[in-house]
Amino acid sequence: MRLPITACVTRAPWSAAACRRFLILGRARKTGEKSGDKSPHSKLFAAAQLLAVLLAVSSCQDRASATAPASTSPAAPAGDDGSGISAAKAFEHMKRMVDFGPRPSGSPAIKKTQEYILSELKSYGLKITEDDFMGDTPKGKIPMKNIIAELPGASGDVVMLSGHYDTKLLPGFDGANDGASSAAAVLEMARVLSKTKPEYTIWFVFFDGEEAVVEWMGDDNTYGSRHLAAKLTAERGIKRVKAMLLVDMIGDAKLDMMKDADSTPWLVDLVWKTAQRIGNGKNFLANEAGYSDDHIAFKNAGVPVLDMIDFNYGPGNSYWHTKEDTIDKVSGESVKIVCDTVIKALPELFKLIKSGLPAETQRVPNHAGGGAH
Ligand code: 1BN
Ligand code: ZN
Repeated sequence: MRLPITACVTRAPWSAAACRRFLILGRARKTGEKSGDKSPHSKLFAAAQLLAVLLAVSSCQDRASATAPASTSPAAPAGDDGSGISAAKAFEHMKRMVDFGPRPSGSPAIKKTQEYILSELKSYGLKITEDDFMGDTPKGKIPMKNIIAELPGASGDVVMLSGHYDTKLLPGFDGANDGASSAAAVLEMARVLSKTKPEYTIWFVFFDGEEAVVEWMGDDNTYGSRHLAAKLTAERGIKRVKAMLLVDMIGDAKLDMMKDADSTPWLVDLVWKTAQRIGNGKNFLANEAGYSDDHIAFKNAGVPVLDMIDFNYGPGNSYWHTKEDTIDKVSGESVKIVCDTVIKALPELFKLIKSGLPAETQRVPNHAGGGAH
């Protein structure tokens, strides 16, 4: 059974953009000072200004990062540490995408979203593939585009970190959580991991056409993931894909994910145990439900899969696919919790891939736990 939602979290009115403007103003005033003035008074004044700017940075990071705490625990980092996943950047990605407007496949706003994702990925120095295709939908052919960014690893075998960036075709639907949060998470993981040389090649995949054009039935859903899985299978590239991790609707300020019964059990165990180990256990619930999503096509192609989805968005999931799915309901901290957990699970996943993956039905062997869980 799902846990009932007891509280609705409201957000501080600060925006990341407002914080940025404040910091730019602070910097402009500093550079406008006369040079060469070395009096004790001016040094004191400069020190006071520096302190004010530092305080502003820290305050803005806190407020822009999430607006409201998802759930904190002593073992989780209190804020952004500069080198890891940034809740503030995750929130900014979600805001930018929401500001483009409703982003169903083939819309002008999804084109802007694609340009945004592509320019971010380019700035991380990743090799990008645009996988263009036509989705055959109940409303006719619609142009769609998966975006794949590659981070080469020591091995050419691949771990996929994925999400979708399209939004449900509904008038006035912002898709802050359902759409923007998963794309924001994959972008943040790409930014952070692009500074590393992983043991395995990582593909950061942004699926188009996850949402039904009319109704989630038959083939009217998951156009992008079905297209990519079929293409990789035809090109015999699917064998390189050793695991596929999917994030969806993970921006909910009240983050509580159930285990997906359709995901590969040992992969679920691995990530859920990692969450426990790093202090994110309260966001990764012990109970199970089955979700149909972009992982299914890869599961059907023989790839171990994991869907991390919080299908409990608002009281009784009442914000899902409604106009309530707005920027004030999502949290950069929630995105960070999921990304941190995935990144911390990667070394163990690489170890398992190297030693031979567990059979589909097996649980993670105890020796693979890597310490206390
Ligand atoms: C997730 C977000 N999904 C659609 N938008 C897939 C899904 C459909 C998940 C039905 C659960 C139930
Ligand atoms: Zn949806």
